[in-house]
Amino acid sequence: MLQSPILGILGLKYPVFQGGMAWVSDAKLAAAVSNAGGLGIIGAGNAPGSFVRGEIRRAREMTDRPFAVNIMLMSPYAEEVAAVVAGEKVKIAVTGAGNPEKYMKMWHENGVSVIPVIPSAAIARRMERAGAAAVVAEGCESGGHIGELTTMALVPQVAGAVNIPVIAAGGIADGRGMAAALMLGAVGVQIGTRFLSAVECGIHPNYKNKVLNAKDIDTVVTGRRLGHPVRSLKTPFSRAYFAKEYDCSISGEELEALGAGALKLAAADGDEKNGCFIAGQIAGLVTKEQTALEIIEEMCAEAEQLLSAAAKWVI
Ligand code: TUI
Repeated sequence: MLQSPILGILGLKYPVFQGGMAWVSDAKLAAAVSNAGGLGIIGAGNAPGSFVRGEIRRAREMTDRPFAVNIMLMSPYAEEVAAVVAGEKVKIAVTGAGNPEKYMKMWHENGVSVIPVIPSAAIARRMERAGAAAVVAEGCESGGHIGELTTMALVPQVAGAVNIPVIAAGGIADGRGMAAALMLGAVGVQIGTRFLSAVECGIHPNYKNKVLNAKDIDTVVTGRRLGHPVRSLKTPFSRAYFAKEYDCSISGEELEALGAGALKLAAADGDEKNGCFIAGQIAGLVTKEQTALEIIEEMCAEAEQLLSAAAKWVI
């Protein structure tokens, strides 16, 4: 069995979080991951509070185990989603793409533990001071909105900087990555890209097929010029967007407008022309559709085997 302090803290069987992916991580996927013994996370993305409340209630009908909501802080609805999470007394709030400090008092008063996703040791320290229960240290191998540092460089520096548990994310999709993350000082992993292939993941088949067929070099980072870099699969849309960022005749506003709604177009409609198919650099390792339970158990069994055999490196 894999052992980790995060199991007792959050009431999990496996130290595996499922990434709270916008337009992807709905109640069904989160409940499947929680029922499998991991931490299922509903991704609020850019959805309004009423929608997120519905998803929280739907998840509660499908699982009795702990689950979380990911609040995407750049969303225009972040404030109302934060209030819904407090009102519904969700056990765990995971935050991304910003600083959650202004909501932390309200969450703590309602018994909500806060786990911010962070891109640097300085921000991790700040979150610890503000009362975070743990942090997710997410390297730039991951899909979606990313920071500067790789998982390999970020995780040990964050683990050395704080005394709260650190969960590693970015570039992890199997037991090898999981074992490596634990060696870097993490007590668990957050997995996004591999759960895109889960049977319980309701994204459009075009999206799933793109992930299953992706190679190691098939992602690109766009949005650097706008100050919010996003990693997604290379498609005619993302390549054209990337090129436009270097075209000074196109304004920032025009670039923003081009990207608006692109996540939904990919996840819900499989729109290969205008969709933004978010995935991490590890997509090349994701080659088969499995249930959430199979994904978690396979990954943890592999990590356990590797860690048990790790003494082979020492004489
Ligand atoms: O948030 C993510 N990944 C995401 S969010 C998303 S939806 C989106 N839509 C349009 C534009 C941009 C995003 C898709 N993928 N990951 C967690 C993450 N958090 N990555 C980086 C950060 C972060 C950055 C700065 C966390 C904290 C932070 O703090 C800055 C501050 O204000 O202190």
